[in-house]
Amino acid sequence: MKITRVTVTPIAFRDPPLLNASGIHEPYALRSIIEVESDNGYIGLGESYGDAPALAIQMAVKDGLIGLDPFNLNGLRQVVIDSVAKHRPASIAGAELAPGSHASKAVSNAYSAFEVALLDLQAHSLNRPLADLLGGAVRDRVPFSAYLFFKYAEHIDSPYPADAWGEALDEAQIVAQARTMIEQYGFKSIKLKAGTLEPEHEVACILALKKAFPDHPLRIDPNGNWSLDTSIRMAERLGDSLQYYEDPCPGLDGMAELHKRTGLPLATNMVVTDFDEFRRSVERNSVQIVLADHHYWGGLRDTQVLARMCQTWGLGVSMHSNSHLGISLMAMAHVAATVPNLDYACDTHYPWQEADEEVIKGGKLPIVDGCVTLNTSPGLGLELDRDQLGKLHEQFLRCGIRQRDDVKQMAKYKPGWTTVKPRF
Ligand code: GKR
Ligand code: MG
Repeated sequence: MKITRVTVTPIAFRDPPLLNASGIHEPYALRSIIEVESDNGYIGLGESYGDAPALAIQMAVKDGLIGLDPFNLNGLRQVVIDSVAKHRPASIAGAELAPGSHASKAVSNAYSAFEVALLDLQAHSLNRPLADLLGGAVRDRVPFSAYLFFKYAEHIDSPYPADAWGEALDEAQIVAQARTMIEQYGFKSIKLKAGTLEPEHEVACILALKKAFPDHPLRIDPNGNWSLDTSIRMAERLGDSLQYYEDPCPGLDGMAELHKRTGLPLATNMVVTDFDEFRRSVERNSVQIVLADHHYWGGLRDTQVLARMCQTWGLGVSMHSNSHLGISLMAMAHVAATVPNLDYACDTHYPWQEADEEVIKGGKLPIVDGCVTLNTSPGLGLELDRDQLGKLHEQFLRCGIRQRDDVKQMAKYKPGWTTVKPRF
């Protein structure tokens, strides 16, 4: 089997005004949709980062794949390494909230983008679900968590009508957001994105959630925007209300000290983002749970390696997310289904994406009882809706955003807004 066609299509879809440690989401999120076709007519799909530096590398890789056997993942890796050497991206400030733009992750990001498509293609040719190529699923339903955000009602430079979620800034609005999300999707765990309003207020929101949903495990994620002192102070207020405390303060040493002082289980997608940081974290006991993400951990197989390392070192494993569509959700579900020690519900931004902006046939994938059910059909079980792909590509061309910049976007609401780390 040989690869005969590779297409990388950048797309943009509507994204609500969600607040985070850097600032606020822009009106559109960027992704790339990858198609890899073989000489016997099978097509494998992938979804990855659509920021300019990531796209430049994906565009360079795609031409190098023509003629490659889709089972040759070592061959893919070499093409990626060669392409990155020619298109090495510059370091980008603020990239920790959009790891796809992080220069140090160029090889693992690009490899992952195409690895998923090649595995999907392999699985189609074998007439097996993709998870079978990863050793087989140990569960057929993968649990995800409600992912709450503080948010404004609409974008300042609103190019489209406001979303249906409305404003969420106080306790009652956050509880209402959780209620809507749980009613719609049946989530059994709740995560609150924090690091954006006063820490005391964000903790009050967690305590309000605890009262409203006493049986739902809770997490708060300030994205390293609280100092060590603030994180300790907030830990006292939080008491035992958390399942885990996600990236409250910056750095491996800060997290290690926080764990020593509070004993709370700490999770991260910021201080452990590659295998070298994993080693350094284990040396310091910085975190107890690693949030995997195949998009920057180097694909589905390396995510399994990470999970195995977590098991070896007695760490928990869960999953991180950025704004994404259904191909990513299904890829996340397939790899998560093969990880026996996936101890927590995974993160997903999927509920924040609009129903009319999915690129796969049949529209948005269902999340029922908080879970995504694996397909039994070949590969990821997905087919592209070409009209939708064309529509979202047009939107990419029109929207003018080429690189996520939540700081610049927040400066439109709050003139003079800059990055301060940690802000609280
Ligand atoms: O979408 O604003 C966001 C999140 O803050 C995202 O960028 C983070 O990478 O969800 C992520 C996280 O868990 O840190
Ligand atoms: Mg996080």
